[in-house]
Amino acid sequence: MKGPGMSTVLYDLAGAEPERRFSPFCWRIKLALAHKNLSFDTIAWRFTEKDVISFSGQGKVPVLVDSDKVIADSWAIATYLEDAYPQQPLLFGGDAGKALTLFVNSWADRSLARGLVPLLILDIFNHLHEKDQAYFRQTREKALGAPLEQIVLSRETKVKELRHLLEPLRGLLKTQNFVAGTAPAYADYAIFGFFQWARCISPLKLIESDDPIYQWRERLLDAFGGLARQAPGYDV
Ligand SMILES: N[C@@H](CCC(=O)N[C@@H](CS)C(=O)NCC(=O)O)C(=O)O
Repeated sequence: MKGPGMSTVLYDLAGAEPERRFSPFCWRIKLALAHKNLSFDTIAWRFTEKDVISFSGQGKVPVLVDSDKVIADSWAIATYLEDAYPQQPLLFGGDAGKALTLFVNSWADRSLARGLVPLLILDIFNHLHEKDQAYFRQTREKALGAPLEQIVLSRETKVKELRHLLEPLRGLLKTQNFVAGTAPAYADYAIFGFFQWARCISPLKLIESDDPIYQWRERLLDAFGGLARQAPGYDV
């Protein structure tokens, strides 16, 4: 248990407005902290503020500082929380659950992210603090091999492709309320983080309202007293 004066702080990516917190990886962790009933503070962080998180030994968020522990990387943080707070609701549900959740996490990072980036990349750029814009454009255009404006062409076709990519998730959510079963767990947050990323920075309607994925996202927007719904974003 934490003693007096001990705190839990998350470095959390922000846009031009300090309250626009859009990192998919940080959203996973905010929901994981809420799931574990842990109170926490966040610190708004921008892409170019590498010096601010250099104490973590790397340059990306999320970075969690829990009393005297410093952990970076969303999967490492989720694993840390499960091990450090085993008496609180479980995030994975045992070893088999952890292994399956890692698969879900990897699918989200590799396949879902790849489907979303070409839809969202310019909207992200447009919401960034101006001190981040040149860095973001340069690093993303180098990684993706084209100007941002070109990457987002033909969004209608890309939305259709995304909806097709989501078919296994849709099938699952036709039969159960959450990826983890009857109640949400980290497998849900790993995927939801990406939908919340989109919601925070883009007015694009990715999912139709009658889609089981939309209903699932609604349930997670309402979870933990509406933690995700209250965040600045687009009501799509
Ligand atoms: N694998 C990492 C990815 C973290 C990551 O890519 N974070 C982004 C924000 S969404 C970042 O901080 N990027 C810094 C940069 O691109 O310079 C995780 O799961 O936490």
